[in-house]
Amino acid sequence: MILLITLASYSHAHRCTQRPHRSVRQHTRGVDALVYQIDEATEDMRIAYPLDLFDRNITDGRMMIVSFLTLVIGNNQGMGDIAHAKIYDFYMPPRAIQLFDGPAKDISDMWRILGRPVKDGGYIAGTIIKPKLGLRPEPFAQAAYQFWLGGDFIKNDEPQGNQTFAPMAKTIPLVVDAMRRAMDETGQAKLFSANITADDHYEMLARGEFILRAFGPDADKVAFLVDGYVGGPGMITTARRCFPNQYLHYHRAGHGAVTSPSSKRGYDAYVLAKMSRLQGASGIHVGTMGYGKMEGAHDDRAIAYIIERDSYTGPAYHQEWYGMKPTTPIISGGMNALRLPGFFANLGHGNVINTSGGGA
Ligand code: RUB
Repeated sequence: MILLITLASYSHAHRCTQRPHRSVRQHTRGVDALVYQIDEATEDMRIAYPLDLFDRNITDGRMMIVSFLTLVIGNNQGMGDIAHAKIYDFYMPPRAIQLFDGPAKDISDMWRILGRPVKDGGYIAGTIIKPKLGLRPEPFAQAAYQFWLGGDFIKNDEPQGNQTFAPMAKTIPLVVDAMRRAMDETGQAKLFSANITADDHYEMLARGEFILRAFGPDADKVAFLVDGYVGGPGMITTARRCFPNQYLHYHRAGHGAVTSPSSKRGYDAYVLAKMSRLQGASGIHVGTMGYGKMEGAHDDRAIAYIIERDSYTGPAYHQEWYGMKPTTPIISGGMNALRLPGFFANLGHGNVINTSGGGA
């Protein structure tokens, strides 16, 4: 069983194909990665990795994204020989799909809570309460209440959590009260995505448990937001495994450092989104495909399709997901009502969460 990755714009790739010394080969036989295609014209290099190379958990034998990344982009990204090497696609064989957690909850769970059809339940209208910095608990909750009179979903902003001017212990109970009042007034369910990001996984658990207790009987309406790029795979898996009943909202703040088209190394946003589904993100930000303020282009649709469909042919590989739950494309960044029709026409559907911060 092999796992394939494709790098664009390699440099000095021929060095990777040199045969190792014979005695080395004895040890590596069976686990050698193979450069199986080099196209000088397109600067495309493809490598096949035996699945046995990747580390497994001692607790349950499962695979982990941290090992995948350590092997495929580990030290090669810092080597003097490499001028330009960026992953733009990878393929996971059926056995690997079995060995990753995948999402526990998906957008159908949100549609069910909102009282909609669980298939094609449609657009989830969201916001981020702004300005995000310096906002005290009372005005935060008041703005949340006003948004929920019309909208469905509010997320904490990614740097927001337990700052001294808006401590979680004070803010969250006010948000619970705002949600209940909005639900009473509208007769509709409402959703809140609370940031539990922290370096320390015990801190993440403390935040998550506090939030679930505060929401009490409405805890099903809470998603957990995790800054998964800066926090890393361990943070996503902590949330996925410790809170499997909550929708896991992967915020990708910081990703542009490696995914930006201007970056000559790392991996692109398609690869980031695809990894997030394996890790178990219920939803991940996918950009705005040229309609909002972030980098992106109309043909970034693939970033959404690879995470929401059961099979999809990406830039290099066809991927079957064998029933692994989908990851919702979350649209955000300079969006507003005027930009949405063009966005939907380009994407081809409206089964997304949109969070318009300033635009709301
Ligand atoms: C949007 C916002 C989001 C970014 C993230 O605010 O703060 O966190 O869009 O970017 P606003 P991405 O709607 O005011 O622009 O979604 O591309 O990861």
